[in-house]
This record gives sequence, structure tokens and C-alpha cells, in this order.
Amino acid sequence: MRALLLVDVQYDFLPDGALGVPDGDQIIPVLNKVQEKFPLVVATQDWHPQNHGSFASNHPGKKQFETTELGGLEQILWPDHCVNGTRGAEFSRDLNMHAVEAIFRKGTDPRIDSYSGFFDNGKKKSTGLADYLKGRGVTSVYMGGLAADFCVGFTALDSKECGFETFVLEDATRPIDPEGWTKMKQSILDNGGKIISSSDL
Ligand code: VGL
Ligand code: ZN
Repeated sequence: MRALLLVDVQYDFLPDGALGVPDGDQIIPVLNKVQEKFPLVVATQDWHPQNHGSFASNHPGKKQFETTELGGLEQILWPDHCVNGTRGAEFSRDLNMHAVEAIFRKGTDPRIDSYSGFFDNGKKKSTGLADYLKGRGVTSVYMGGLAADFCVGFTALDSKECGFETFVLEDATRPIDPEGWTKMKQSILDNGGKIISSSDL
């Protein structure tokens, strides 16, 4: 069985948001349209406490987009985004959420970032998504959302590693940095994932 995963379609990743992805809003009609082709639709939500270690504001003297170390890993310092309970953390109201059966939140631990919907960046903690999908009989995971070069990309890599046939809908995602997406795409392909268009479904 196949499932559709909607990754982080939240106001802070849309063009006017705190960490706005260029043209990120253009993926929403695509994600709404393809949902009818899937018996199961699931969403992820970036959901940080205000004291999250990935926020530049929590590292005095550091600037946004500089790097530091967090939990033993290199960490890009982001603008404050997707703070739990704020509007920026909400799903876009233009995204159809009626069919979404479950929502998996990530980035809740202030000491570690979590780009993938499956595990934190150090793979120490699982969100439960893989077990949930396996429990529902899912063998293939299709995904879109934001941002292509971070959360969608790392979710795709983990999906493949968890044993799912993995497809990224390229017209249903947009990157923060186009060069980063070119590299991430290669990595997904090298690991056996597939990059397709919603028109291939
Ligand atoms: C994301 C950076 C920081 C994403 C989340 O959803 O791609 N990127 N937190
Ligand atoms: Zn985040």
C-alpha cells in the first residue's frame, strides 16, 4: 500500500514566513490534488520550543545561517521558526487537512534538531512514523512539502533506509537553496529513492 506524506506545510516556511521558502506556496494546490490518489495521508509538523538550540537567537554572538555544534552535530542556526503554539507553526489553511489521518511532530527537544519526519538528526529518537506506516501496511511512501533541501530530503533518505519504496514529488516541493536541492536530489537517487512528478502518479 502507498501513503502520501505532507512535510511541514506551515506558515513559517511559506513565502512571508520566518524561514520562508521561495515559491513554497505553489506546492499547496499540487498536494491538495494528489491526495485523492492515496488511501493514507499523513503530515509532519516542525514544532519547536522557544528555547530550541537550532535558533540563532539562543546563541548570543551568532548570526542566522552561521553554523555551530548542537548535540555533537554541526547545526545551521536558523531564524526562530515554527515555535509551538504560534501561527507560524500552524499548517497553511489552504492545505486540505481533512484526509490527514495522523500528524507527527518533530524538533520538540531543545537539544537536537530534527529535519527528518522519522528520526532526529542524530538518529537517537524515533518519531514513531516508520512503525506507524508499517503497522498500516504501507510499503511505498510518496512525499512533498517544505523544504526540499532539508526536511523533505532527509525524510526521503530515512524513508528509504527504513525499507519503504520512496518517491519525492518534485513539483510538490521547493528548496531554501537550489544548489542544496541539487545535491540532496543526487543523494536521494544514490540511495535508491526516486524523484518523480505528480503527473506520473
Ligand atoms: C526545516 C530548517 C529548519 C524544514 C525545518 O522543514 O525544511 N528547515 N527546520
Ligand atoms: Zn525547524
